[in-house]
Amino acid sequence: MGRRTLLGTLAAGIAGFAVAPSVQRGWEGFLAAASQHDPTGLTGLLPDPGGFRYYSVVGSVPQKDDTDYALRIDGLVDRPHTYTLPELRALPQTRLVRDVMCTDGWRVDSTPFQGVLLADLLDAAGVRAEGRALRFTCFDGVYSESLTLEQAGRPDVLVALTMQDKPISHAHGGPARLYVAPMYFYKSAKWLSGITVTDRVIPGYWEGYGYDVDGWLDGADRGAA
Ligand SMILES: Nc1nc2c(c(=O)[nH]1)N[C@H]1C(S)=C(S)[C@@H](COP(=O)(O)O)O[C@H]1N2
Ligand SMILES: [Mo]
Repeated sequence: MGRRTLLGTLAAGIAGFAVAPSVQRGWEGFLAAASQHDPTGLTGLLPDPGGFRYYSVVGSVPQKDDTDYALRIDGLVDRPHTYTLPELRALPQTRLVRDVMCTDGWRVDSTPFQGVLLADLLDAAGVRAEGRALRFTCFDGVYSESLTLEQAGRPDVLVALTMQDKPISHAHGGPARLYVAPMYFYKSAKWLSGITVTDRVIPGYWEGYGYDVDGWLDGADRGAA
C-alpha cells in the first residue's frame, strides 16, 4: 500500500466511524493490516471504536484457530501439557469485568474477559517446589511477559478466550491471550503460546525497556483479588 493510499484509507476509516459490530471488526482488521505497512507506528495512535488501540511489537503475526492453536505448559512442572482450544474451552471458565489501562494513558472501562484461571492450569501441571515464577511466550515470536507464582495464583488472572463476550479477535491477541486484571495491560500478553515455570522472574519484553516487572495498577483501579 502506498503512503497516500494508506492515509486515504485511514481518513475513510475515521469518516466511517460507525457502531455496527461488523464495521468494528473491519476496522480492527484494517488496523492490524495497516500496522504491517506502517513502520512509523501511526496506526498505534488511532483508537479503534471500542477505545482500544492495536499493539504489536512485530509487523505480522500468524493467524491461529481451533485446528492449529496450542498452549504449551512446561518448565518446573510434574506434568507438562499442550492444550488445544477445545480442551481449554472444556475447563471451568471465569468471567471478570474490570477496567483496562495501558501505560500510554488510554483506558477502557468495564471490559469483560472470560477464560480459564491460570491457577487451575498450574494446579493441573503440578508446579515443583523449585518453581518461583512464570515466563509467558507468544506466537508472534517476540513478545514475552512474566509473573511471580504468587501473582499467577490470584483469582483475577486468566488465560482468556473471550473479550467483550466474543472470541478474542486476532488483533486483540486471539485465540488466547493472558489477562492480568490487576496490572497494566502490557502484562496481558497477546497470542499466548507458552507458559514455562521458572526458578526466578525472567523480565519480559517491555521490562527490557524500563517497565516495571510488577505492573500493578493503583489501588483504586486494581479491584479486589
Ligand atoms: N504479544 C503481544 N502482547 C502484547 C503487546 C504486544 O505488542 N505483543 N502489547 C501489550 C500492550 S503494551 C498493551 S496496552 C496490550 C494492548 O492490547 P490490545 O492490542 O488488545 O489493545 O497488549 C499487551 N500485550
Ligand atoms: Mo500498553
